Amino acid sequence: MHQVAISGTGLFVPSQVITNDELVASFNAYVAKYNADHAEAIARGELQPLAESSSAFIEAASGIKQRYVIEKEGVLNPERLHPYLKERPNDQLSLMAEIAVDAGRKAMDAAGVGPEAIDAVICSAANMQRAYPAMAIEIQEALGIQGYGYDMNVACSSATFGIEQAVNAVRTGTAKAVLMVNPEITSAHQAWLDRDCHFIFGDVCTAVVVQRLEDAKPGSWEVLGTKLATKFSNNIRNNFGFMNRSEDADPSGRDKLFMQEGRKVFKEVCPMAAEHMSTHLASLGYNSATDVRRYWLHQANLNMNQLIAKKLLGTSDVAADKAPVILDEFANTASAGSVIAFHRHSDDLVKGDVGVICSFGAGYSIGSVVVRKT
Ligand code: CO8
Repeated sequence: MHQVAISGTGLFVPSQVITNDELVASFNAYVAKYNADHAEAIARGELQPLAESSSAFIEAASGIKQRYVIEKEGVLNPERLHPYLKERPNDQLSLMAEIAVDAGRKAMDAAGVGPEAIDAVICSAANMQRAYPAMAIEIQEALGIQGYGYDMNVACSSATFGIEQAVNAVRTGTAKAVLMVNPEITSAHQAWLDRDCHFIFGDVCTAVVVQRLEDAKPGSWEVLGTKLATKFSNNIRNNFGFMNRSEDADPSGRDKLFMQEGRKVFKEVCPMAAEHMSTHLASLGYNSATDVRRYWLHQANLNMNQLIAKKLLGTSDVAADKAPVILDEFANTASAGSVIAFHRHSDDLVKGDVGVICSFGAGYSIGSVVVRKT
């Protein structure tokens, strides 16, 4: 068995930004048109009028101030409320592969390795652009990597579960170095027309290089342990799938996009995530309150992360740098959030510092990765 390290991370950030005010203005224009178009049915009591959204609610309820998207014009068009994306010919790199190649190259540069050093690619994300060939194999080809590649999906926990797969491959010798990428184009399956969740998501791609500790550059992060947990829940769900056609289901049905019972998720997942991390740390001989320099938490909701940090640290006085926040800038980027936090907020730690990368979300699924700086 080999010791394993995370030796580099990479981040692709789309160039287009949607602020809360822009989003709310287009959503409210959609609401006004819907209510005007259905005025008679609403007056007869046959339809409920739609309610407006508000920037103040979004920021107070979630901490989100803006989000990056691949294409904003379509999202902000009140007659459309989803991005304009062009179908590409088969001989052109797919959009998901394109952003994964960008983040993957940056992660390899950060690790100081070239494609010849990598022998596996895992593409792990909340949605795949197509069924096959695997996105990972297209990314592998575009980067000139030998070996093998495969796709996997555990919704918001895709990145931490992907890191565990990469760690196990390197630990057991199946691969010497793995590139694990998380292209999250959430804008294409987000329910932009639903006031309860229209503000939640943003697009991004993260990438991580996992390799043998002995091969990793100084300043890499030794992986001390990984721990995964799942528990079935219908509280976050998306019924889009390959059987929709045979079921004669409406391909544009509300349940074919992201849906959640946000309040229930908040209440149920916070204690699960805190318990998961403290148990994992204890199994490695660490105390969650005293031995961890930083928590890079899943970025879904600021209030959620503050609650989890308080539980882990046993105090209501949590220093901002204990659990850094990136969701104000990025919103929820499905599986990529904890990796963005790690990517942006780990350089200042010193040799021997211990940290935890942790995701939690649909499934429910929770994944934690405990690392120590070399
Ligand atoms: N503007 C104004 N008012 C609003 C709005 C709005 N946009 N939305 C709701 N309200 C109103 C409600 O109607 C309600 O009014 P009233 O009290 O009169 O009934 C009031 O505000 C409070 O509503 P909520 O109880 O719904 O508000 P919360 O305080 O619970 O906040 C949140 C809502 C922010 C959604 C919160 O519940 C939350 O963040 N929960 C956790 C969610 C979470 O972590 N989910 C994980 C999902 S991500 C995941 O698992 C990955 C899936 C794969 C990716 C998919 C990509 C598309």
